[in-house]
Amino acid sequence: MTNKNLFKILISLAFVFLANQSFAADETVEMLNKSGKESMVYSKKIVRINVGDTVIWKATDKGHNVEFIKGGVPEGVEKFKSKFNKDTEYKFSIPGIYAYWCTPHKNMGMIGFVVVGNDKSNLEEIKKIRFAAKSKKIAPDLINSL
Ligand SMILES: [Cu+2]
Repeated sequence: MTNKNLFKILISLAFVFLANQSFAADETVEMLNKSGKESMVYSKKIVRINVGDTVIWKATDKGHNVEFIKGGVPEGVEKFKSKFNKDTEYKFSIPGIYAYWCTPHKNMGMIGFVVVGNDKSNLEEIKKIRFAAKSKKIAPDLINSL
């Protein structure tokens, strides 16, 4: 084998490696008391991942959790509610939109969305979620940008 061919093979391998990297896109979201001018927030309000990816929520500040909203997840997804003050994670194996909130701050704007596999087939159900107070104010813009 010539050096030139060997070089070509190495370059191709590097591309395959990089392409795979971008598909293994686990995401980390911090649970925060404050972020800029906002209080009680997830560091990322919308996360987009592929089927099979995991989202990790870090208990950077205490007193928060992650609770999937009833009717705000794709069909077949089980209830999920994490413990307070603890890092938590969830592996998303069913495509669709997942809406969640922090149980004690669900009316204070501490809501988030995960879009799995770019599947928005349950968007109409998401629009029917009854948010209250500050969450009701910020939800429409977030849902429109899903
Ligand atoms: Cu909270």
